[in-house]
Parts: sequence; structure tokens; C-alpha cells
Amino acid sequence: MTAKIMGVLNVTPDSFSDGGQCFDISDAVHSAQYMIAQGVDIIDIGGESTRPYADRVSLKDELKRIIPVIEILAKITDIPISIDTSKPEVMIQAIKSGASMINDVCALSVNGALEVASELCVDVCLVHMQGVPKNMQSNPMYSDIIENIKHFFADKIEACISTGINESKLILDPGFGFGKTYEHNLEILRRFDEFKSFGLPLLAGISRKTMIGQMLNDRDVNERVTGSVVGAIIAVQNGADIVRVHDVRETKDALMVLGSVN
Ligand code: 9MG
Repeated sequence: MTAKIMGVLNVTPDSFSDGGQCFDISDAVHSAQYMIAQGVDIIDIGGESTRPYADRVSLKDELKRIIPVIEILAKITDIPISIDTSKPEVMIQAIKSGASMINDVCALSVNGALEVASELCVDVCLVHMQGVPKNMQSNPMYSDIIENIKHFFADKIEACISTGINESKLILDPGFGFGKTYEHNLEILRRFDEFKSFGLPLLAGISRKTMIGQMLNDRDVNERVTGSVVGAIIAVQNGADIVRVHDVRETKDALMVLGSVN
């Protein structure tokens, strides 16, 4: 079975990858339609930037950005919509408006998020992050990055199950770039298959990230498409079931080529 493509739809004015182009509601819907035409499997909508040093967004602003987009998309497509948020109230409103998955870079650590996810009974992606976006890239350190992430996943899975979330709803993501150095990211990519031991689907988000820029001698964010596609393919070969990407068509082509020989 080939990996699924989760397309990134940032509805933020400061998104590092689209320069804010997707901020307008109709632009966001248009971008989603473009991804659908290119064969996206899941659309991941976010109203708060999770990039390093990003400022927090208020609940009101986050809802104002994403809810109208979800409402429109839910009417025009059956493609699953994922809500990229850590706020329980946003999770509730987004699912009510037509989203069917939670993508939480804080792995349900915000007060009330575990209970809300349990109530909503939807798929949840648990992302590993050390720190918070504001400080996560200030000298991240681990004694053993892979063991640390595995312990984190084990603890989170246990917390989810004891709050009533069915294990079959969980997706694990080691969180490339979320409190990790370049070397940490490389180690995770090399040893991605070790997270298979949990028997849950794995998600990899590498697209256009700093680590790709670093692999390409500090290449600008808009010039990282090929590197991102190759990164996604390596992740899939090492066990990723879902890849979160900006460039749907290019990633889809690469996955089809990979699927033809596997
Ligand atoms: C929202 N977001 C930004 N980067 C991400 C990543 O690597 N994985 C997931 N699940 N979400 C991400």
C-alpha cells in the first residue's frame, strides 16, 4: 500500500512556506481545490503557525481563520479535513464544521485536549516536540533522541487510552524540526522504521523545512521542492504511512514511481 499525502493548508498571515498567500478565505479554498485536483488524500488546515519562534494566536483569531474555510471545504469535497491545532475549543469547532482528524503538535498536552479528543472520537496525530515553537530551537538536547521519542510515544499512548481514546485512532509523528538539531533530524529520518514498533500509522512532516535547506547548502525555502520530495520518499521507504507536504503533485509522482517498483 502506498503512503497517503497530507497537503498543508496554512491559513496564517506569517506562514513560512506560502508567504501569507493563503490567508484570504477564498485563496485558501482555491489552494485546497488545487491540492484536490493534484490528488491529495488529507487536507491539513492550520490557523496558527508552528514554525520556530512563531507567536501564539488567540482562540478568536484562530477560529476566525479556519472555520469558514473548513465549512466551505466540507461542502465541496469528501477528502478528509484535518485540523492542525492544540486548542481544545478549536478542535471542537473544527470537527463540528466538518473536519475529521486532529493534528496536534502539542500531542494533546493542553489542558482539556485529551478529554476533548476522546469525546470527538476522531483520528489524532500525536507529534513529538521538545519545548514550544517560541523556544524549541534554542539548543535542543537529548541523551538519545530515538529512545526519548519512543518514551514520549509510549507515555502519550497510555494517556490517550486511559482517557478513553481508542488506540486505533492514533497516528504517531516524531516531529521533524520540533526542538531538534540538524543531526537529530537526520537520525530520526535514518531510523524512522524504529517507530513501527508501536504498530500505529506513522506521519512524517519534512516538507520545505530548515533541515532540507541545510542539506542543500542553506537553500531558500521556495527552492526546496525537489529536496522535500526526496525526503518524503526516504521517510516512506523507512516506514512513513502519511507524508505532510506542500507540493502535492510532485510528491504524488514520486510515490507513484516508488510504488511501481515496490
Ligand atoms: C503543523 N505541522 C508542522 N509541521 C508538522 C509536522 O512535521 N508534522 C505534523 N503532524 N504537523 C506539523
